[in-house]
This record gives sequence, C-alpha cells and structure tokens, in this order.
Amino acid sequence: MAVVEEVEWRPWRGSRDSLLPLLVLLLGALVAADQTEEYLKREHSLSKPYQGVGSSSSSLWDLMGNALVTPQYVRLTPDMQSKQGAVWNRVPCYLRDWELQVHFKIHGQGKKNLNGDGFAIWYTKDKMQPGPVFGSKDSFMGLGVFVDTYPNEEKQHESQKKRYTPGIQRIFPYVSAMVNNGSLTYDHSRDGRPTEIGGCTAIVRNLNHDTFLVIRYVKRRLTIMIDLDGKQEWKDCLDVPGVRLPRGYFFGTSAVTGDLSDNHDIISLKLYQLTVARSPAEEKQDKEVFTPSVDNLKLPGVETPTEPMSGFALFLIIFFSLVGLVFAGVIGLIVYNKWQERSRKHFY
Ligand SMILES: [Ca+2]
Repeated sequence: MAVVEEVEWRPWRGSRDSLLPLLVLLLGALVAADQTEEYLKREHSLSKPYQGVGSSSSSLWDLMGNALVTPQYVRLTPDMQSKQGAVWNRVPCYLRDWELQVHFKIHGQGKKNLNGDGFAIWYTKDKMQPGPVFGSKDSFMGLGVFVDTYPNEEKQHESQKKRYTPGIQRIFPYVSAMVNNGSLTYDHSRDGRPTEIGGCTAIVRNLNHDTFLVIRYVKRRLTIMIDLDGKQEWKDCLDVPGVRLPRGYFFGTSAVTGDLSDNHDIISLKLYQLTVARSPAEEKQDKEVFTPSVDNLKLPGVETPTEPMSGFALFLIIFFSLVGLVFAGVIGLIVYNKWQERSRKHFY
C-alpha cells in the first residue's frame, strides 16, 4: 500500500509570516513558485506514543545510554548525576531542504546555575556513538546544535576571580551551533565558544508551558528559532548563510549530566521536507557536497591547496641553478690552478 505523506501545517509561524497559512489557503494552487511547502516526514519524526522506540527492531529510532521511553516523553537523562543518553534516527536523511521542530522540556531540582549540562541536536554522519559532547562523540562530521544550560567558562572565571571583558559574556542557558568536518573538537570548558557559528540566550528551564526549537535548512541557509514564552511565536536565534551539509546524515539528540543534573526530555522531533524553488543559477551554486563546511569560515583541515609551481618558474630555478654550478666550477678551477702553481714554486 502506498503511503501518502500527510501535509501538516504547523499551528503557528513566526511573527513575520504569521499570515502565511491563511494566504496559502486563499491562493491555493495559484501560490507563487517561491512558496515553501512543508511535508512531515514520518521516517525522520519521533512523536507520542513512541511505538517500539528502544525495544522493537522495526522501530525507526534507537535509544542509547540512560535514555528511556515513557508514554509522554523520551527522557535522555534523568535529574541525576553522571548520566548520558541519546535517541537516534535509523534512517539517513537525503532531503535538500528541511526543518526540524524540537519539542522539549528541561526541568530539575537544581536552583539557578546548579543544573546541567544540557542537550544537543545532531545532523551527523555517525550515529549512536557516545562521547564527551553532550553525551555524543567529538570530532563529529555535520551539524551540532547545543542547548547548554551550564556556563562552564563563566564559572571557571568566577572561581579564578577573573573578570570578563564587557560585551563578551554570554547569558546562559545558551543555544549555539557548530559545523564540523571531523577536524574540530568541542571545547567543553569554554562552552564551545571557539567553534560556534552563532547562538543566542534561551531561558529554557523549569517552564510551565511547552518549549520548542526549530532548525531550518533552506538553500544552504541555517536558521534557528526558539519558542520559549508560550506565546506560539518563533524568535530568531541564529541565521547563517552558506552552510554546506552533505545529504545522507542522521538526526539524533543526546544529553549529559555531570556533578549537576536535569531531566532532559524530548516530547517530539518533527522533520518537515521543505519544497523550495531554485533558479538555474541557484541550482548551479547549490551543488552536492561531501564534507560539511561554512562559506567564509575556515575550518582546520580544509586548507586551500597551494598553487602548483608553473613550468616557467621551474625552468628559471633549474636555469639559475645550472648557471650557479658552472660559475662555482670555474672559480674552483682557478683556485686549484693558483694553488698548484704556488706548490710548484715551493718545490723549486
Ligand atoms: Ca556548558
């Protein structure tokens, strides 16, 4: 039986385009070519009642570490020390343009700044590999979005009684993104500051209303928006053009606790295919890539190759080397003759 993808309009959009669903309904088929259509992709989505997740071999999602499933949520970590857990999609994603809506809840007993560490949302080449980056492997290939609830760097400065330069301090909890070609490591002690491509403050803990984060990837543009106020309105968090992510990577989410802890719960992950029209020029520019990168941002390991030496330069080098050799030979011969002459005189 053919499965027809269900078109599912989200109940709200950002404040800038809140009239969009209405317009689409009114204009129907006459909608301009640039209109973005959204389709929920069930094979990349995780929602209640999480049938078979973590138990059935036919499930599309795998659990890892301390993660567990209840009828209401997938708990990545409980509010206990030194736990880590993850849930990973088994199906690689080959979509070019997509949007991932993350419905989550972070809550725990810890008072302000006595909780940790947060969770990560992944679109990476490898899956199901535990490690130090919010419970997942470091030096990953792909995209990591971090909802970091503990300011490691700030606390370190506090304990060393150092002061921040004004304007640099980030207010936590903090959402940031990192694109990695496998050569970068996430600096946990600095909350990923050296490798972040953008971010924003996000007060996410112990809220009574639903909290959401959306990662949108359209025409190589990565945008992250958050809805944390319970007003059903997206707020901009990050917007980076020229982000090149290969297709065929896996979606996942992971969390970790250390000395401090929190419940990190995922209520749903909904992946929408976005249908976007591209002009022939855009099509040409938007070629398939096999290594993650960000335009105008140099990741170590992607050195621009040095220009091969031109034939003429090579000729000049050989020519002058030969001239030098001949010159040295002549000088040597003169010196030798002089020396022989002198030693002959010495004998007579
Ligand atoms: Ca941190």
